[in-house]
Amino acid sequence: MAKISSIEGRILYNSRGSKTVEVDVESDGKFLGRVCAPSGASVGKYEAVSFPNGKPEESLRILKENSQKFIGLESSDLKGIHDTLKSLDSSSNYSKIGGALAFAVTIASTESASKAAGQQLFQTLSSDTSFRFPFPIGNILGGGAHAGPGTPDIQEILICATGSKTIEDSIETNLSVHRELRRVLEKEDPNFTNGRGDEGGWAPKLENQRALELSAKACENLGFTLGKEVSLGVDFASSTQWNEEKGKYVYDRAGFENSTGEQIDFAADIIEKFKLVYAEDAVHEEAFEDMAELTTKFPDILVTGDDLIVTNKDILTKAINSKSCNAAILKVNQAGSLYDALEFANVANQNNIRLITSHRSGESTDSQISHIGLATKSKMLKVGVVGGERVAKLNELLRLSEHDLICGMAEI
Ligand code: 2PG
Ligand code: MG
Repeated sequence: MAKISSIEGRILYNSRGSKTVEVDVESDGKFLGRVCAPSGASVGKYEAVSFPNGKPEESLRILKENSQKFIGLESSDLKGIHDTLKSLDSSSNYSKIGGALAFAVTIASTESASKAAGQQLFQTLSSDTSFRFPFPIGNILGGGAHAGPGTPDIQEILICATGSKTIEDSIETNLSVHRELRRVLEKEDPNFTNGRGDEGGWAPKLENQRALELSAKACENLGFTLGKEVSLGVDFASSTQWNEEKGKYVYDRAGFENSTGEQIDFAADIIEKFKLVYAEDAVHEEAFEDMAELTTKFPDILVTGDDLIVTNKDILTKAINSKSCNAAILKVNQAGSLYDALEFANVANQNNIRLITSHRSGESTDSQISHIGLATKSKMLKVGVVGGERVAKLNELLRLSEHDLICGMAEI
């Protein structure tokens, strides 16, 4: 087994132009794993802290001071590497070393191990002998924390080619809807600047309902029937609207407020009217019972927890017990280390919680999450539609389509 011979970090920038860390892990002096950490804008209250005191330099200093502790460990020993990180930080949310460091060290080590073994990363992550592609789901129109004033309060309207039989077709179909939506938006507003939000979705001056109607129109213009060839999804990211003091959801941009009950109806109306296949964080991050209402009402769609669960296996167990959702986002950097995230995936898979492996709005051009999506049996891979850092993940899926062990699309 290959052993870690060097570990080093550096400061780089993510797609939003914010500083982040990249870590190089080398095994046996020649097998390089290199990973650059992403970061979110709509961050869950209980997710891992990205950097100690917000400073990536601080994470790097800690790595440098402790690099000897990793040297000599087997790069495939994910638990040993995770335990070493935990010996430096006993907090529950990586506040001392930064979740971004835990993310980069653990994934880079595993990538190095996969190179040493002459395997693809997804094979090192899973002992399965057959794999299915998760359906790419991506942002076609965005607002909320990912775009400026005038855009919808809803954070993301997503497209997923639910009728596609191949990964090639699913990517091509998502791209065609994104392209057609631009034409539809230009027709609606001749002054539309073609501006895009953090994840490459269009960012027009539109209120929520109209944004959804035009997204549906783009699908129909292409001859698609919603719920058949393609389906829409929404990440409500409702914690952005939730105002604790008022006990209400405040839709600043559209100019209305929802009580808890009204928010459930608001989400339910959108799910029904636009035949959504996917509804993420339709209520705020602590509203487990309200999520359960939606899950009961819509057993056939993916009622998904992101900020609600923050890739935390204990919170997931709570959500399972209260039947709050039937699907969960997996973002490794919310959990911290890859070991934490894989443990989370096991709990989800053992309890029929469908997984959606996801990017962050501030991304790197890395593509390891495409492998993580495959290895965790994710049903969907939420990585956007356009933008270099988004397409990098989709292109990796296309490369992987040459691999014998992967056949067909996941069953949603
Ligand atoms: C989300 C993500 C990714 P962020 O809310 O699901 O789409 O956004 O990375 O800003 O948390
Ligand atoms: Mg989300």
